[in-house]
Amino acid sequence: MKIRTLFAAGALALGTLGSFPAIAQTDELIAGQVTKVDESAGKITIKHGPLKKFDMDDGMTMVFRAGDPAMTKAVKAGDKIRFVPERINGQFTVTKIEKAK
Ligand SMILES: [Cu+2]
Repeated sequence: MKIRTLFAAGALALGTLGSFPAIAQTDELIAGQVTKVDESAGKITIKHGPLKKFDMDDGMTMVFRAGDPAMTKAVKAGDKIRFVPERINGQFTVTKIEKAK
């Protein structure tokens, strides 16, 4: 009981100190442009600028897995977008996507 309480307190302290930058980075929307959508494969090809969280210092065009199949219907080639890229099980995945205004 005592150990568990200490552990919980430690996790809480870590969370308080460490979570804000992590969340800010995770949720950061990256500007990009859709160059191709493969609905059947659930893939979206996106041209993006530098992506520091993946050590991509230069912009490039790359294929992302759509985190949600609905994403492949929401965007089309040529759309300017803002998106959140994550690496999930080693695969670059779009977890959020919206059209740029
Ligand atoms: Cu890239």
